Amino acid sequence: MIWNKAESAPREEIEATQLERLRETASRVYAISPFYKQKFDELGILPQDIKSIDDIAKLPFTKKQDLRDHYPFGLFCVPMSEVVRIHSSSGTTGKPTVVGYNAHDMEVWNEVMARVYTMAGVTAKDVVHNGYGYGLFTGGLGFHYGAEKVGATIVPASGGFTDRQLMLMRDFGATVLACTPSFALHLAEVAAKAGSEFRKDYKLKVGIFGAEPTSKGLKEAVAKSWDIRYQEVYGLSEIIGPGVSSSCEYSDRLHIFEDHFLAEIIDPKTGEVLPEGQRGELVITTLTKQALPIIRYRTGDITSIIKEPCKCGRTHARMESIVGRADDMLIVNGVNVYPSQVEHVIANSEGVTLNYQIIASKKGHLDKLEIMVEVSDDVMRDNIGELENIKKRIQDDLLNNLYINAAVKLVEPSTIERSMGKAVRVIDKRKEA
Ligand code: DLL
Repeated sequence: MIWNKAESAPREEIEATQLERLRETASRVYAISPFYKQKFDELGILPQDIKSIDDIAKLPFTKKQDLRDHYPFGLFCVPMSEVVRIHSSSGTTGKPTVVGYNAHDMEVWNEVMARVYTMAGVTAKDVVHNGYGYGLFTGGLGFHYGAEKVGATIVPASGGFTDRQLMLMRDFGATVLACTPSFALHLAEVAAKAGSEFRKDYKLKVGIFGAEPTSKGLKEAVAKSWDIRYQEVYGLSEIIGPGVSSSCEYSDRLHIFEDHFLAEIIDPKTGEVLPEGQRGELVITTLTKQALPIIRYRTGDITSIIKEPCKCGRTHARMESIVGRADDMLIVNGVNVYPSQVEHVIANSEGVTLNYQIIASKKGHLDKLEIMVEVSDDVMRDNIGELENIKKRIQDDLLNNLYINAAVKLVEPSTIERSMGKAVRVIDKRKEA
């Protein structure tokens, strides 16, 4: 089943729509946003210079830092009275990335999420258990309203509380599970320990998973343990939230909703556009967003795109499941965090030095973050109470500012290995697993 016929339009029609919308978007940002006007002017390009889709390569890139520099609403292109929703992702103290939507943008978001659900075979008869976090994170509410749009019953469970989630899934007869892949596996493990008979106790038939890098092995384990079809969804707050692309029943590549998002693959080092099929950094331009239109957003995500038609009948190009990131952003249980943000917290903490190391590993199926920090020489190291206070303060700051639950381990001065070249700040043991 296909939600909207735009998803199976002939390629020429898709590309004609993209060109028209790209020109409109470029004209709007040039006229309204001083940030984009300046960027276009610096490159000597005008919106009317866009004659074909390939001319997009002449436009400037937008980076996460640009959103931070214009915190909170500096890149919005509609008056605040028109903005109906704000979301944001974690950031250093006081500087998260903020995104906004007007009523039209909400319709676009619900539309693309309805497509995702339809790809998963979800209809009004289904019960969707939504374990994505509700709040500033786009996962919870993005999945919520998309489910309402297809008429399914949504259970807004949000994250955490494993036992209660399992009880709700069982008692309410959830047929669809939406959450991060690592949480899905954790739920399965706890259910198995409690002696559940999956087919008898649960009615799940499909799971819609995304928001974090996931190995093929983990995907297979989730599908197998719950005995469900694994559908993958990709997205990011800066573009819309979940619902930029999704896999269908025939392919584990993800159809990009090309009538709303124009995707390119570039060489992350040179910025050069790469040919179809080649791996590089995904860059996305929004084609229909009004409150926060974005030109050539550098997602940092590494993938490839092919345009070849798919057996499902959709003609939208397909991206490969994300293979990695071009920058050092870590994703810990779905929360994005840059090592520099952790460093910022440590730099503002008393009693410790900037000799630290971030260790990411797996505990069961969930991510675990440990931060080793050397105490300063002047800290009384036999004063257990003082050490506990320092540790607790850093942990609280990390939770309050970056939304991450990390275990801080204070170590003696000079114990963290010094590097001759670049400091090794992050040890990601999850990659070895
Ligand atoms: O994670 C939106 C989302 C919510 C997607 C629920 C899917 C499901 P952000 O918090 O802004 O938005 O994080 C965006 O998460 O740049 C990727 O690095 C990563 N990411 C998202 N989906 C996937 C995926 C949401 N399917 C960042 N595979 C993106 C790998 C993903 N990484």
